[in-house]
Amino acid sequence: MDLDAIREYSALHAKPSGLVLQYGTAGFRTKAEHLDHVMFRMGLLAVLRSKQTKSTIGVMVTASHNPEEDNGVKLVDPLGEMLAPSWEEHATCLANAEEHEMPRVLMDISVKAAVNLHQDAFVVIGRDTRPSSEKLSQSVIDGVTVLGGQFHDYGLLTTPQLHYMVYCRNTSGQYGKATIEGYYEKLSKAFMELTKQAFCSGDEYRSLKVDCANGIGALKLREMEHYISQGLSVQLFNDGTKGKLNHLCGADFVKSHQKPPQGMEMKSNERCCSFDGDADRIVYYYLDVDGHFHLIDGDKIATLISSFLKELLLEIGESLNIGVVQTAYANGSSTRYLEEVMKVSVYCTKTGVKHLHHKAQEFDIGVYFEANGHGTVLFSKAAETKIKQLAKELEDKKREAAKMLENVIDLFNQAAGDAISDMLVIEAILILKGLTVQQWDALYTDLPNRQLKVKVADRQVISTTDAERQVVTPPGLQEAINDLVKKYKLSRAFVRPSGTEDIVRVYAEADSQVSWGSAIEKMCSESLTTWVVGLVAGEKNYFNSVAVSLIIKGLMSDLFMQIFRFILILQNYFHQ
Ligand code: NG1
Ligand code: ZN
Repeated sequence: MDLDAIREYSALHAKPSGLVLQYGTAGFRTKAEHLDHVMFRMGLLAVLRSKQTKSTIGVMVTASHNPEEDNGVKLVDPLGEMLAPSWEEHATCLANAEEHEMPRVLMDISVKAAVNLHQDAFVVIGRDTRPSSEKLSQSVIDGVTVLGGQFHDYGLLTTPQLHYMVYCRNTSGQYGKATIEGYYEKLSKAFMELTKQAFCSGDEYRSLKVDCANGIGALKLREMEHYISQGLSVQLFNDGTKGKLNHLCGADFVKSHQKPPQGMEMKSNERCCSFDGDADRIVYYYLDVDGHFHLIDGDKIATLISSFLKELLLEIGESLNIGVVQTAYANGSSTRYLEEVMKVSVYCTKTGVKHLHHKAQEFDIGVYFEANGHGTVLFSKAAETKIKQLAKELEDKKREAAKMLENVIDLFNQAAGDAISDMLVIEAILILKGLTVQQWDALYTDLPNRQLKVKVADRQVISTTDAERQVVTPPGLQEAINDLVKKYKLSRAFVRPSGTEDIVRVYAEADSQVSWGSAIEKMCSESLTTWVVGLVAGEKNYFNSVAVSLIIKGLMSDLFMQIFRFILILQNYFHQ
C-alpha cells in the first residue's frame, strides 16, 4: 500500500472536518456536495473487499428515490448482494476518519479483515442520472486506482443492472453475459418465450404506461424497448427530458402519497406503473371508472407472483417449498391472504432488502417484496436444477409448466429487486392468466393505512425488536401503542428509526369498518395539548406516542393530516 500516494490523492478529496455519516440500509446517502471524500474512500474500500473475496466488487453511485440534490453510494458483494455487515462497519469507520487518520484506518481494516494486499482487485462502477453522479463516480475511480485496483466503468446503469453485472462476472458468465446487451437479451428472451403461448393477446394486455421518475429507468427501458416490442408496448412518461428526478413522480411518491404521479396521462382502467429513481422499485396503479385511484403495491405484486408460482408447481407435481418474506410495512390484508387463502408461509424481517434477501435464500423458492415495491424471487440452485431437468423429462402440460418456470427463473433478477425485470414478470403473468389490472387488484382489499415521517432530536432513542414491530426503548412507548391498538379492529401500529433518513417512521393500519367520525377532532386537539405540555415538561418520548395515537385515531381523516402538519410546525418551533 503506497500510503504517501493515498495521502496525496485523499487531500484532493478531503473530508470536511466533523462530518459524520453512517453506512445505512442502502449505503451512504446525503447531500451530494458532502460526498466526494466518501466516494474516494469507497473506491479504496472496494479494492480491499475485492482483494479479500478474490472477486469483482460493485460500486453504485445513486440515492435512489431521494431528491435530485442528494446522492449516495453502496458497495455490491460478489454474488450481487448487499455488502456484508462487518464491512458496513468498516465503511462507516473509513468514511468518518479525519483526513490525517484515514491511511491508518485503511491499514487497520486490511489487517482486521485479513486482506492479502498482493491479491489483484477488480471493481465495477455504475451511476444514476443525477447531475452530481458523474463527478462522484470519478472520485470512486480515483480511490480504486490509487490502491492499484483494476476497474470497469459501466457509466449509466440502473442499480439492479450493476448487481447483475457483478453476479455475472463472479460466476464466470454462468448467470449471464456481463454487458448491458447481455442483460437485455437474457430478460427479453425469457419474456418472449414465456408469453408466446399466451391465449389472450388483445391490446389491453400488451400495452403499459410507465412513469420513469425522470431517472435512469427511462434510458434503460428505451434501450430495451425493441427487444420486447413484439410482446409488450411500453409508453414512457417522466423520462427525464423535462422534469426533475423523483419530483412529484416515481414509485416512492406514488406509494407514499397514494396518488398518480404528475406528468402521466391516465385513462380509466389503464394499467400504469412507476419506477423509482434508480429503477429497483416498482408499483402499479389505475384509475377506476369513477376516477378513484387504486394502488397495487409490493405486497400485491408478491401475492400475484407467488400464486402464479404455486400453480405452476402444482401443475408439475413438485413440492418445492415457497416462502414469502415481508417487512412490518406489509399490509395486514396481504399477510392474511397469503397465509389463510393461499396457504403459503410468510416471514417478517427487518426493513431493508438485505434482510429480506437473506431470509428468502432459505427456501427452494423465496419470494420477497417490501410494500414499497422493492423485491424479487430467488430460486435455490437445487430448485433450479430440478426445474431444468423436469422441463426436459415431463410431457405435455406438465412440461409446459416446467418450461414456464425455467423462463421465470431467467426473467427474475436473482441478484437484486429490479423494476424492469419485475415489470416483465408481472406483465407475463397478467398476459398468461388473462388477468386485468382490476382483477389483480381485487385479490384482497388493503387495510387503510398511513405512514408518516417524524423529525425528532435523536432518532436513535428508539430501539426495536421482533423485526421492528415492537419498541424496546424509550420505556413506556410500546405500552402506549398497545393501549391504542387494542381499541380498534385489525389494527396494528409501530414506530422505528429510519435507516436512510434522519427521521422516525410511524406506521398504522386498521379495519376500514372502524368509525372514525366526529370524535377525531376532539381526540386530536386533546392529544395536541397533552403533547405540548409533555414537550414543555421535557418528556421527549411523548411526541412519538402521541403521533401513533393521532395516526391510529385519525387514519381516514384529512383533518388529521392538517393537524399533524400543525404539530410538525410546532415541533420545529420548540426545537429551535
Ligand atoms: P428506511 O429509511 O430505513 O425506512 C427505506 C425504505 C426501505 C428501503 C430503504 C432503501 C420504507 C418504509 N423504507 O428505508 O424499505 O427500501 O429505504 O431504499 O419504505
Ligand atoms: Zn431505488
